Amino acid sequence: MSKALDGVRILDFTHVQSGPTCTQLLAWFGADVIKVERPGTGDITRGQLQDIPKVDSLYFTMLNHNKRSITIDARNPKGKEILEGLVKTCDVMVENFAPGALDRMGFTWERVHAMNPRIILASVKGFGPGPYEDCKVYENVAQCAGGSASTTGFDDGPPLVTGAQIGDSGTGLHLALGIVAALFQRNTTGEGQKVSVAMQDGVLNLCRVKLRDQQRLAHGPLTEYPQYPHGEFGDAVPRSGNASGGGQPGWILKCKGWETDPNAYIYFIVQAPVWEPICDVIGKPEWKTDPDYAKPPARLPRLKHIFDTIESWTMTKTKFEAMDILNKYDIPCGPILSMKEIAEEQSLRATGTVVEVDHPTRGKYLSVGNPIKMSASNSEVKRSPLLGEHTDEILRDVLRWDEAKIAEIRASGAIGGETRAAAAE
Ligand code: CAO
Repeated sequence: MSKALDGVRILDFTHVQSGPTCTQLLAWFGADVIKVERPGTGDITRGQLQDIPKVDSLYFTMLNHNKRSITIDARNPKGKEILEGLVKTCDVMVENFAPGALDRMGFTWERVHAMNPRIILASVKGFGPGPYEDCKVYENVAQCAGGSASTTGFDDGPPLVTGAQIGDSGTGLHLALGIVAALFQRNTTGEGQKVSVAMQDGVLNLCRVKLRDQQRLAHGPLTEYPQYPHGEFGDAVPRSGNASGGGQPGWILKCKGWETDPNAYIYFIVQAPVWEPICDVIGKPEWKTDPDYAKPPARLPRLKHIFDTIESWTMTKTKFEAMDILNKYDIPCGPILSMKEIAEEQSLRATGTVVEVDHPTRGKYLSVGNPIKMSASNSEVKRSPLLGEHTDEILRDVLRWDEAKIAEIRASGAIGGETRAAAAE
């Protein structure tokens, strides 16, 4: 089966998480992704959070599937020559260095564009133009600056970051879309362009509903928030605990076993069209006609009492028993699944969303496969490359350099020593 991005070659000058997420997605769609790494150490994540000594970390392996690795010292003149060769032959160059780092290496957009007018230069930075444009940024900084942290958590607690990597992986996703759109536009213009995504902007885009609520606040209290009707609203959107964020009220409720199992909970949505079945299931049939409960606006000031009452019922069932019962009536709900449960979930294995990958020095491990399913572009998850594993192959097959030239380059120190068989510590 062919792949959506067959024939697209990507110069992947990314590291850590945001950039690698983007290029991994493009690799799953069939692009030839050439990951450039510093000789000796490579992407810093190879050695971070290592669970097995001297073996590429899961942090690295799970973000760099389906790529080839070449080691290049970008400060070495011969290293620059390799990079220039790759710029001339690639369709896309992706980077997420600190602001100014790529320019300092000599690869400004103007120069890259002049070398290859068809190339797309795609960058992740922490912030766009403005007071923080020169700052280095990691995941949680973006979550804080993009509006997520101030709106996550409970009213009486501090701001919270979320485990979902919306700053890094979320921005990688945005960048991948920008790249694909630029490739599409190139079909008509023949020209590449610069694509930039700031992590702050990516997080804010995902927090769009909170900017919605900020403006609603000017017209009265946010009636679906837990602060309503008894709490106070200030001049900024408050943290809304586990409230749904949409037009249908929801909350996380305890299930049987919650005293010992930290994940014995269910998310329960009081969707208006299924109010009557909800009343029957929880043993409150009288609420179907009671004017204090029958209609959504009447329920809003009573949501805490309603969820407490539903919880008295969910606590008599495991989260899976509750799911089975509620789904019969189309009542929207979801179990709080632990990572252990997700790792063991057979339906996710069957769809390739959770995959087992074999790695030469690590052995078998689980990863998340491509969540985007396409009927005519299958994503096969292939292990991440060892550091510099494809250096010679790329010089030979992509740049078409002969053995004498490769030997000269190796002697210069621009690609490090012999290709390494194992990761850096
Ligand atoms: N050969 C030679 N030098 C190389 C090289 C190579 N192959 N690859 C990188 N370098 C050099 C860079 O040129 C840079 O040098 P100078 O700063 O001296 O010009 C240096 O390595 C370090 O790059 P960096 O500043 O990007 O790396 P860092 O570890 O200090 O910062 C990070 C990391 C992520 C904070 C920063 O890259 C950043 O802010 N990136 C943009 C935002 C981003 O993507 N954040 C998400 C990270 S995932 O949580």
